[in-house]
Amino acid sequence: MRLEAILEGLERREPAALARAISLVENQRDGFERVLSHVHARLRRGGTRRIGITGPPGAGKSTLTERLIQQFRSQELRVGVVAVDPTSPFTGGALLGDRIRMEAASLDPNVFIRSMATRGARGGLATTTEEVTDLLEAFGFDRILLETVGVGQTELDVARTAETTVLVLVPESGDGIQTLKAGVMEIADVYVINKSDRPGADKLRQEIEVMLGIRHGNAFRHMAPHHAPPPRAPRPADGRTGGPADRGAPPSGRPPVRPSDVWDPPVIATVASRGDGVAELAQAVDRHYAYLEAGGLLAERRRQQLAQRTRAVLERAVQHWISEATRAEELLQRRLDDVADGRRSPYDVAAEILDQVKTGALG
Ligand SMILES: Nc1nc2c(ncn2[C@@H]2O[C@H](COP(=O)(O)OP(=O)(O)O)[C@@H](O)[C@H]2O)c(=O)[nH]1
Ligand SMILES: [Mg+2]
Repeated sequence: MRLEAILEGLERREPAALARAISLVENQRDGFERVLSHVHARLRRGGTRRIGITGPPGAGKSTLTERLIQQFRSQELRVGVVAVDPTSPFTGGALLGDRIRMEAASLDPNVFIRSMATRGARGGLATTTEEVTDLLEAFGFDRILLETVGVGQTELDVARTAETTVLVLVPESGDGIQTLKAGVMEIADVYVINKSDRPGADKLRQEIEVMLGIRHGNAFRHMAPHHAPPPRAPRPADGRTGGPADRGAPPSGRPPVRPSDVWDPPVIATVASRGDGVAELAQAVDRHYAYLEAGGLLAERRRQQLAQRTRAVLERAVQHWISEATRAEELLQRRLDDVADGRRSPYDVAAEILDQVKTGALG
């Protein structure tokens, strides 16, 4: 019954129904997959753009997010925001602060802001986040901003669910970009140097540009502004960073690559607290989307994401079934003494459990 009410509320685009649907999905309560399945048919396929904003804590992601909300609202776009914080639950100071600061924006009915705590996101945080953004997409938001705190693997996985990933760095990030893991640098489609009002912004820009140049096989391309950059090979189908084979001149035999085939990640200076550079950032994000669209990369990425989603949902269902519908846990408990005493290994016991699940002995 309650499920019906949520579905009807979503149909009527009631924010309260959206909030309830998100809680349902976030906590994987009974019926959440039905809601998602229902919503899936309403995804607008291309109408909504997801923008991931990632970077170290304190870089200014939330401030930038607020500014982007204003920017998109000035273009009459409806904006959904999901702030994912894997470390702090509801009481997290940063989260609370973000909420208060974003309150002004959230009084606008065309803006919806949701903080997602991540305790026990059983199905995997990236999947749950994607499911929550599906709800927002089906609800009709034109832009979805995904703020993820931190630069670890989890944040990368979350950021990858967006079409465009913005990496926010600041001049004072210590040893600069060297401190970031390779994967973090490579995931970004747009680089932002926030707090450009602080000293060191130029140095950081240089570091980023050298890094981007190395990636494209020409470390000094940005140092010669009066010469056209040499053509480079396209990145692979997902629009993200290629391996070394993609760099440099194409081998003979392949058609020459036009520079317009290549996404050259822009580096944009902002002062989020003043709103400087935010319009440029929004334009860069739009350009990246146009690039994905023109190259047919969006459709390909969407296929890959749907395959990945189906796998994740299947795995989640299998896990759930094993723990809820079989007596696997009971057998595990019975074997625990053997494992603790070293008579059997966890692998041995797991294999026995799996065997019995397969033959239906634990059903
Ligand atoms: N000087 C300066 N401070 C900024 C700028 N952008 C944000 N801040 C401040 O940096 C602090 C952290 O910002 P916040 O948006 O919460 O960072 P987040 O943790 O990345 O979301 C806040 O006190 C902001 O007011 C900027 O461009 N320049
Ligand atoms: Mg924040």
